[in-house]
Amino acid sequence: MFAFIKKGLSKTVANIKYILPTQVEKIDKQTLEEILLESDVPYEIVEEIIYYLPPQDKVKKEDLKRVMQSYFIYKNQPQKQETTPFVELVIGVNGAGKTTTIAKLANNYKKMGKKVILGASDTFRAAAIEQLRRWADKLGIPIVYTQQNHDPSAVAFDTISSAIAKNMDHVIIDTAGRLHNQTNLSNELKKIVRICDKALSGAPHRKILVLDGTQGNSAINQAKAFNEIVGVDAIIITKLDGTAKGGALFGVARELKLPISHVAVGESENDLIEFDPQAYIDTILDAIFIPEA
Ligand SMILES: Nc1nc2c(ncn2[C@@H]2O[C@H](COP(=O)(O)OP(=O)(O)OP(=O)(O)O)[C@@H](O)[C@H]2O)c(=O)[nH]1
Ligand SMILES: [Mg+2]
Repeated sequence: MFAFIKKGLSKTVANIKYILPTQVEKIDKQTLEEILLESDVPYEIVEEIIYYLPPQDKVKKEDLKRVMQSYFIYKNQPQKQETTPFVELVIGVNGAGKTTTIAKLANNYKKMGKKVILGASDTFRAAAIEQLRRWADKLGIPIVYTQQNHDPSAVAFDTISSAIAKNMDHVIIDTAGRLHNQTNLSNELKKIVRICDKALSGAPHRKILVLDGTQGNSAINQAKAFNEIVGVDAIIITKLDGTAKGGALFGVARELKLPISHVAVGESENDLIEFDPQAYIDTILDAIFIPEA
């Protein structure tokens, strides 16, 4: 687990080591500021972290740890196990990593012994349906799909109905990240949510927003927009392996007041890990400070 987040943050850590070649016992505030900004921690949060540290110029590990921890207070809602099937709707801009993340989530559930079904509600592109079908095939998981340009809400409805009939534990529904325009996308997402609730009252139980970690802080604005359209329950950050902007998670956690449920650290089905703020913070701190004896 700890090794996994280390892999995901390897570029962020390499970047820290570039600014601070050797670990220190205490770090001066100016260097700390530089490290945080370079890691894409938002400017206001960097200023705030510095403000909440003790007044001395040299910062101790335990003080920095305490301040950093205060940014990750939003806990994942425990999944209501009594709700079966548990329906998850995956949303996000095009290319964020939705479809790949769905495969990873499904794989995680399958490994837990759960029965999963996928719904290919990104009917905007034929390739999107194909991509999810290939994953379903590879993982040996059932999928409901239609032809390109068919109503995505109908696919969602059919997937949930099928899940109920087949006693599935989990339903994961893919959506399009891009339509002809923003209003279309917004209306379509709202409709999918309404139709899910028609198929099974209370569904979708979790709306997961997928954000591309390489986009750093600009992901925050996307998140705000999606939150306004349909409301977001949890966030998954992808491509953490490909970026030195690992610090952006501070901004996301803080601005949205939403839990980060998982982070993705690669393209294979096993590259999705539950987000552990403690391991995340420790990985950053270990790059800065000399390990305690
Ligand atoms: N390195 C890396 N690549 C990833 C990760 N997650 C997704 N990708 C890659 O990012 C690209 C886009 O991922 P998709 O899952 O197709 O993204 P999407 O949001 O479904 O995109 P649209 O369907 O176009 O909206 C693919 O090439 C993925 O393999 C990750 O955690 N790490
Ligand atoms: Mg997709």
